[in-house]
Amino acid sequence: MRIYGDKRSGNCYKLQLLLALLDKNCEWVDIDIMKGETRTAAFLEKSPNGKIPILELDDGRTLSESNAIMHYVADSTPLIPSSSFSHAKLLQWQFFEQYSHEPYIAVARYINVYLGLPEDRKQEFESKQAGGYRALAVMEQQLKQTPFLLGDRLSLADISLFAYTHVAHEGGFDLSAYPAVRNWLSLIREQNGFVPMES
Ligand SMILES: N[C@@H](CCC(=O)N[C@@H](CS)C(=O)NCC(=O)O)C(=O)O
Repeated sequence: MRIYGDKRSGNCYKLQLLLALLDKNCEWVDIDIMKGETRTAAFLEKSPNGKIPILELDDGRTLSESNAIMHYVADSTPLIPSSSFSHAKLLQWQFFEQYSHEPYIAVARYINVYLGLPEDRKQEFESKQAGGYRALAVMEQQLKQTPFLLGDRLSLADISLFAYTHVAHEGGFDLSAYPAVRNWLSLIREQNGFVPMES
């Protein structure tokens, strides 16, 4: 089993963190998105959407979409709740992450960290702030009530949302008005096996 990814990418870090928390190993192939390595014919054959991360199994089958890969890797572990309502709640948070969080916080960070906040992307960077803060407020509301997003236990929802929330400041977001989110970030960092994102 191997993962093709970029260790600075939150979507890829989700998998690194998950594997570390599960104490599982996996071969890692570094892909440089800035050099167009997701757009080569060989890569597009593995992943027609041209995005990392992807997981490649030993028999050649591939999976893309970070959150889908997480479900494969964490199958039959306590990180995926077994009751149908909690399982659907987990998916609710992961869909929220992809539609209401990542497109704002991760994209603002990409413009700032990967591209160096060029003049012609500043307006787009600014336009991401309101949506990012809306997503943080939704998380704050839940995390004021429960230590983890699904309640008392760590789940894939926490790992998916930790990935870009813990580097939100790199996208220009100030977490000082979100104390429950900050406490939750500390709680994730205290989990057995936690590994930080590489810089
Ligand atoms: N929804 C996808 C998003 C993947 C994604 O946007 N990957 C970025 C890096 S974080 C990428 O591959 N960008 C390079 C490109 O689009 O060529 C997931 O969760 O895996």
